[in-house]
Amino acid sequence: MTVAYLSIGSNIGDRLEHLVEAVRALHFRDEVEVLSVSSIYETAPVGYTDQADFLNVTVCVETIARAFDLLEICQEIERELGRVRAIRWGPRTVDLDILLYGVDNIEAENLVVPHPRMHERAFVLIPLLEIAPTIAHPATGKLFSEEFAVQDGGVILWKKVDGVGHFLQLKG
Ligand code: PH2
Ligand code: MG
Ligand code: MG
Repeated sequence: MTVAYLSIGSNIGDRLEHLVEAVRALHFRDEVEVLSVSSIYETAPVGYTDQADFLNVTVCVETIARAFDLLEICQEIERELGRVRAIRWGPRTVDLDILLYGVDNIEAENLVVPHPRMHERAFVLIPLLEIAPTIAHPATGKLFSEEFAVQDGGVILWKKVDGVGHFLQLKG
């Protein structure tokens, strides 16, 4: 069993519904148990900025899936929820990214873990620190709470979430 952290984002259509459906899909997979979900944050787009604001959450899961199988699960859920890949870093119905997979360091063409940009992104760090305040980068040992990006702004609490059960009931 491995504890992994995922970042989920949506900025098209019913953003809340997309996040809830994504977590529900993870929850229903036999290989994955959802241990915790952050509150929902509304975040200014990073990278390609000419697009709508996102809703972002961070999820902690326990899984028997290996990292590449977890990536496959995430991509299946993206497809199920109707994601069309167009612009890199552009608008998306739902995006599930693996941030951390245990303390593993993976550098493959299709998967780099820890996520190479996670420490620069307030929309990742703020929800992550809500559910894992003392977590450190597994390779460098640096606390994520000490990253400058935590103070970047552009991230506001959109809905306080009180546990996985509460989150899964938010929609549908
Ligand atoms: N995802 C991106 C690029 N930019 N910006 C915000 N605020 N939230 C995201 O989830 C996001 C982004 C690439 O996946
Ligand atoms: Mg992404
Ligand atoms: Mg992605």
